[in-house]
Amino acid sequence: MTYLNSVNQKSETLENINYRSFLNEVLKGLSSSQKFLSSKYFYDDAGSRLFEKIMQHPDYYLTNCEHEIFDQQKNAIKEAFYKSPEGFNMIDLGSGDGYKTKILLEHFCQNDVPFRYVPIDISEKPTIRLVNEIKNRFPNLKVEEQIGDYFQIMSSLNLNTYKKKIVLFLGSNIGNYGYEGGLDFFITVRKLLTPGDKLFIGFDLKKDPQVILNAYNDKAGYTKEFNLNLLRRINRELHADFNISSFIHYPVYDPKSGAAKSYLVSTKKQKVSFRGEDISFEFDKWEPVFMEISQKYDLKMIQDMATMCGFKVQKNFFDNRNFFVNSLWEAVK
Ligand code: AVJ
Repeated sequence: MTYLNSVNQKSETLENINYRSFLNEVLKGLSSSQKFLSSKYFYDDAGSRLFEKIMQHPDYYLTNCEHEIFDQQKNAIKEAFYKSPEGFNMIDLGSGDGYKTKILLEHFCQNDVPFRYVPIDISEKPTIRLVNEIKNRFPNLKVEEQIGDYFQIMSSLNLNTYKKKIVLFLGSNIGNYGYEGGLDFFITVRKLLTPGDKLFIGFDLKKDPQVILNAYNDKAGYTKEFNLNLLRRINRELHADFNISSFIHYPVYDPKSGAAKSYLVSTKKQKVSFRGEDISFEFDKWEPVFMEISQKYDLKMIQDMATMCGFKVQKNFFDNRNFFVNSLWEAVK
């Protein structure tokens, strides 16, 4: 299938390469016997705005939990991050709008902690907004933002001034990799760290299944729109003709594995075509398209993942309801 071949010509512009890889991933997902799309592509401008709405909605408890942890335990976090007079690079993977990180930035700045802030995010607009705001609020803080793919950027980072790294991966973003994918993620990060470097991860914990399910089915319908928005984006950017109103948003949660999954389900037999690509896909009535996994964890899983991937758990920070944990790991030899 020629359309699956990645195009790698030197003369291609970055925009073109991004377009081709988006197209290739979408075509691959829709050609699969169990159709899927990648949640990585949720975050265009409209998607980022919808995600901010989700985070502000009370049904989506995750953001408030992590905010509470940072707000109430910022000093303990500072102490755990920083013992020696040696400064560090704080690398924030998927910094987004920085709503929670700003609590730490402010506390660290007020206490003269020597560090440099390196936010890395795939969406440009929220990152530029965040960087402008923190440069205004903390004029002495060194900020070096990077826009693009986490690993590509992390492996090419030129960290002068400080050698030590503390990598933040907040908000249960790790959940989008699923359990196995999470292990791969941690192993890849570990290779970019030296013993003594740290990884600070936000994990959403297993809890009342209904509470979890409601978080992916908020009453205002933002999560539904967030999922459907990817179809809109594909229509616009890849010239497809999804009929948005013939798909329903259907989240499920499996309390045993801890996997929350979202599907868009086709409510009728239909065909979706990609203009210009000369290709189309048949959808059966009630055929699902797998959109996203948001893995939930327990403490045993977290402990095991750390050990398997070359880390030790230094300290866990919980919210008052034990809904969420920010786990601080240290890279070991
Ligand atoms: C940004 C990956 C943490 O999975 O909870 C929110 C994304 N999807 N509502 C999550 C999301 C639907 C979110 N993460």
